Amino acid sequence: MSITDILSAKDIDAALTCVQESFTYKTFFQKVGLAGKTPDQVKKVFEILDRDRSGYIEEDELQLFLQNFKSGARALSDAETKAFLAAGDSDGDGKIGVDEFQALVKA
Ligand SMILES: [Ca+2]
Repeated sequence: MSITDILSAKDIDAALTCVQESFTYKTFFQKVGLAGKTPDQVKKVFEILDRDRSGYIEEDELQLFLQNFKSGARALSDAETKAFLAAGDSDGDGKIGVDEFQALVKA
């Protein structure tokens, strides 16, 4: 499973351009087309982002999150990573589960 099986490379490029200066998850998820995907497709993307297959997206995975969409994409800054985590981590366990990710992409 590759991210481009679910999302178009064109949309990924457009989304990455939009967050080059500053990362906003809402803008990114909308531009990349995730906001309009089915729960099953969103789950497949979550599984790609969960690099160590722990069942959660942890802070270190979040920081390098853009590189799953395109190799060579920038890392998020510490501040961007913390803001992203805070937005998605509704149960406060310090990581993002699949249900939290589903809610975040539709936010
Ligand atoms: Ca993980």
